[in-house]
Amino acid sequence: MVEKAKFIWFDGKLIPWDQAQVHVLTHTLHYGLGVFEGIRAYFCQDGRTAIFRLSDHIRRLFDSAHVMMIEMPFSRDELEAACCESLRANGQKEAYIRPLVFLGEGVMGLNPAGSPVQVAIISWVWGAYLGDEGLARGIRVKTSSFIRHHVNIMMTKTKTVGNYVNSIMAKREAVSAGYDEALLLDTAGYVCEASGENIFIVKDGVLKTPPLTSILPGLTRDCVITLAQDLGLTVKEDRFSRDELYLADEAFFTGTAAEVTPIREVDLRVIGPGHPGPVTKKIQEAYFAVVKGQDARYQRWLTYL
Ligand code: PPE
Repeated sequence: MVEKAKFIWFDGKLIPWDQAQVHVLTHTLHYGLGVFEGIRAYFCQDGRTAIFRLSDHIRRLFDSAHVMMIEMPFSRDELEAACCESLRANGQKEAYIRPLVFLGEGVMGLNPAGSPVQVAIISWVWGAYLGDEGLARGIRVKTSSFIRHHVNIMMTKTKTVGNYVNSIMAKREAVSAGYDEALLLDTAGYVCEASGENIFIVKDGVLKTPPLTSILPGLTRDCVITLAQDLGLTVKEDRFSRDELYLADEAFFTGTAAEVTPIREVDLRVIGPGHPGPVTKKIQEAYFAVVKGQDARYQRWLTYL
């Protein structure tokens, strides 16, 4: 259960958590057309709180709305300020921030024209997405019987509410079979992304991650590519098959919620030595140093409260 905070930013102002309610005729509740983001804020060594890549997340929210033809009732600056306001009002030093844009009540049927566009920003404390042990020792992954979206069925570069039904089906299947996370293939059968994460493999010191064609352009993925290159490593954005994943020396997932989570097993095949390898550990360490403001080279990604 999400632990309640004091306030939720709703349509332009902070209101008490319990009052952030919607009507059952809310259009998004019926048909799934809405867009959202997931952002993390970290407590830094110097006592300040920094939001990681806030403006990039808000830009992606607007990109999602653009593709979905949802007219945003607020500006990017206003929503960036609202994210900061939510943390401050709730006294949160570290939190996960969830901006949600949805179509409110008034219209039913599949033409949402005239539906009011509503925006909520909720922040709550969210620990390690795949568990502290998963983050430290790696997780067990199952290739899903569900495939990821076809590029002309759902738009894959958006964080659209309805897209996540596919993720939920895959996640539940994997968890009920005793795994930690689901890996989804693309419509051509190549490795695509997880229910809520991008994927990287490492072979002979070289990193590989699927190209942006049919995945969510993850900001953690983008950050990891930069960090790896700055560490002198080669990163290839290229398709690969599931057997290439089975044969990798190392593999890991990236995501705002999942951060950098090592993968120790896929479909009952142990990956490399079965525990986080040297490249994964180096990337994970570099990532946490960046988000916590400990690396002067990447201050551009941080918005301090
Ligand atoms: N792929 C998908 C499908 C996805 O949902 C996410 C984020 C990513 C890749 C990684 O993107 P980024 O966060 O920009 O690195 N998933 C969010 C939702 C998690 C949830 O359960 O809710 C997240 O990590 O916030």
